[in-house]
Amino acid sequence: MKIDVVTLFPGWFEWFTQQRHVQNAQVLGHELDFVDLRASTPLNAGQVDDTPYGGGAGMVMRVDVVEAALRERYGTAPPPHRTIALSPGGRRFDDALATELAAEPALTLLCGRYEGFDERVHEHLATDVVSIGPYVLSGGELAAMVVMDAVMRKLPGVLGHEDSALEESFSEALEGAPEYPHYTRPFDWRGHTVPDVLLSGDHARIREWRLERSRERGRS
Ligand code: 6GU
Repeated sequence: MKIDVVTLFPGWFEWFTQQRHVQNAQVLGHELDFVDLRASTPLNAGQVDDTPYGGGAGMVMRVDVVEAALRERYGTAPPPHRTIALSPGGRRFDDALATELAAEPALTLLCGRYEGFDERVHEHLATDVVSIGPYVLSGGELAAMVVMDAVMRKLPGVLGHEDSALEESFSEALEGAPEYPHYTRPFDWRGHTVPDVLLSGDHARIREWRLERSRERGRS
């Protein structure tokens, strides 16, 4: 998979791209790239935003500036593949969307700043508008990292252990519920012991117990 991130702050991603699972993904042939929105602006002095029509506080990122960046990158705008605008007003990101995006051959993530994008970016340059939760971040960069992390760990071979991404919180295998509790040694920690069923060696019972705990957590 190829992921391009269009951002005013490519430096924010330096730490992210150094992390182990991100490096694993790149070794496996997945590509991550960052496009500096300011580098291709057709406006003077690196201008990328403007005051809102109708008045009000803050600045709005211009649609023609986003278009220019995409044209420079892909020769065409909108891009020829799934393009996600990150915006607090978008569709809530969840595990199902992460799974869906992980199946795409290419993704472009557009990171908003200031008051966000001109609405025509959402309407005409993006295929999806996505939010990671009901709170406002100072820009889409952290949201893009959240989306990339959740998507990339679903790519085969990116996690060390192949099954880790299958039966985990919110997955289909767990009926969309959070994951069951995990325990490891010591068996007895200050009088708090591990549930006996997990030491029974009875895999059918263990599976049943885990699914039941997962369902319980899903109800609360
Ligand atoms: Cl995608 N962007 C910003 N700026 N804030 C957010 C968000 C995105 N998702 C939740 N809050």
